[in-house]
Amino acid sequence: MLLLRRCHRLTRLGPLNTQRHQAAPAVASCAVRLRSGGSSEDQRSYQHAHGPSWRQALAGVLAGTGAVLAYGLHHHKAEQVDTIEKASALRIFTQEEVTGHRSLEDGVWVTYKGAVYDITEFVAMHPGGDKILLAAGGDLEPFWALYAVHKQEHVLEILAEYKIGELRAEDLKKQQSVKSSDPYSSDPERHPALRINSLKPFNAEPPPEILTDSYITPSAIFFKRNHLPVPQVDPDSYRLHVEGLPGGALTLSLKELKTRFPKHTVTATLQCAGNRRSEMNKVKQVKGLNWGIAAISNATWSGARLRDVLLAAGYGPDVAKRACHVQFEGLDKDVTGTTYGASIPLNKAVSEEGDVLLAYEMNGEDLPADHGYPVRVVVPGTVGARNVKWLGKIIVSAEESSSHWQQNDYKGFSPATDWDTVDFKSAPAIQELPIQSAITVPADGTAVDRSSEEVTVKGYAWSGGGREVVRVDVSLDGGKTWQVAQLRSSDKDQAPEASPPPGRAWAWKLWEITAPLPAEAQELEIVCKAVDNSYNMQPDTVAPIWNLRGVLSNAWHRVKVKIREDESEE
Ligand SMILES: Nc1nc2c(c(=O)[nH]1)N[C@H]1C(S)=C(S)[C@@H](COP(=O)(O)O)O[C@H]1N2
Ligand SMILES: [Mo]
Repeated sequence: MLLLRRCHRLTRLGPLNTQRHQAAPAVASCAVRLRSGGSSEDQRSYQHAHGPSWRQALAGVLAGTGAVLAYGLHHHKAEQVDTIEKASALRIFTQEEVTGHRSLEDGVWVTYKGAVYDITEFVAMHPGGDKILLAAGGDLEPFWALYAVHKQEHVLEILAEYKIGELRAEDLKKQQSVKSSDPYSSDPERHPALRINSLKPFNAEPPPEILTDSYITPSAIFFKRNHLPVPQVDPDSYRLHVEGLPGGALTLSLKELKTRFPKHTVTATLQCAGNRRSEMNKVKQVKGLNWGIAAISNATWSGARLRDVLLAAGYGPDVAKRACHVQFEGLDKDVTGTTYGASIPLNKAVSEEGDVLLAYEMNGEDLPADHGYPVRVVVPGTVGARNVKWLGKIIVSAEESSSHWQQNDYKGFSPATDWDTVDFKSAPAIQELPIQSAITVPADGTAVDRSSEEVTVKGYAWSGGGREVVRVDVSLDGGKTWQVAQLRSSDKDQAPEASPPPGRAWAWKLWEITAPLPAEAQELEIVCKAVDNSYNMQPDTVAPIWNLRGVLSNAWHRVKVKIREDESEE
């Protein structure tokens, strides 16, 4: 028999509190103290032992479902005491009984492969664990199918501790017959060269050495960043809705979008806020996909200007007096029906120089499924996350998007901020990205032959907000001496594109330098750093810009390369 006294302090969080990472420690300390009857020392050691893996594993159960559910079920009557039987692991429960336990108040029960688990304590104890409330009273399987990457052995092991019995056989049968099919089964095929970061949802980047083989990244190897299954959209029944503040509204078919508005083409680089996150991970663990240096790619996008569509919807020049933001909703949904969403400042959306597109073509062809077929937003100069794919709705608003990804993610913080102290409301959503560059060739840890006498170094450089990269400096000796690399804005065999108008340099520059091998050196520490036309430069090291989400990672990029001495000369 285990007495579970409901935690008084939980009430403090309130149903509308969405800052779950900040609030979590209060929950944790309460719950653990009650569980162990011990001191806060117990709590620390428990969290040390189980915290990160749990957090990782279960944040994923419903990662990315938005803040909607965060504490929506956390209504508590103070001082309420109740009792939960945990006597026999062989107890048989009906589905109805399980369904009756879907809140912290009543207890949180779930089923998995016919077993019944009481995870009330877990939910109270673990930051991010609240997301599991979506599965409360039901089966975990469909949720784990959506976030398959987290269906790991150790999660199952820990889950076993919470087992309280079995589900009645006939209810299990029923459950199996309605079991949803894999929501990722209709995801498109992908190029085998991609380095997969997560399979479901699909996240992958190209190998760096082929990234800079072409100025325009072939769509097949363009990095792919999906939070959810790829939605299948029928182009004939597709409708794009424009709505929001009074004064405007419009619904467009795909054909209307293509024929009613001039087609505009922009070459723009897209970069994920998490590009180069793995370098931050080396300083100290961060939360997020472990991107290398290639969560960035460059494509030619064609479509209608967002500005033109907003005008046609009735949002004329005066709209800026009432609205500040344009929100976008994708057609990709999580299990609760919550769509991916984001917003950008209205000024960017309506500006003639903003070049924001409702793109239906990428590199001269229909958008591929992974990149938002049939329509995506392309917001040049702005972080990938705002370039909403599978666009369903545009909302002109006085407010930013309320989406999880706008409010509680994709924000930068001090290295001093941790998951216990972070307040997502205190930082602005990332929009324009900072100056960035990286070395794609040679790869870290490879070798060059002494006999070749020189080394060729290649990479990319880009800056957000339309700021043009004007210089890339390269060092072979860890930053002691520097040389200036050659920049290009086209493929080698093609005539360089005309310089972009000031403030509209949306595309990256590829750079290259061939330099003699230093006579004395046995190893090279190759470093690159870029400068944009506002003279923004990259920070020299990662540690001072480390942040808990591992975003905005743009320190000087460094690779180490051995010099292989010619054996015949020795
Ligand atoms: N609807 C929708 N749009 C989305 C996303 C998503 O998961 N769903 N991911 C965003 C993120 S975080 C990035 S970095 C870019 C990636 O675009 P890509 O897959 O075309 O490279 O899409 C953005 N738009
Ligand atoms: Mo992203």
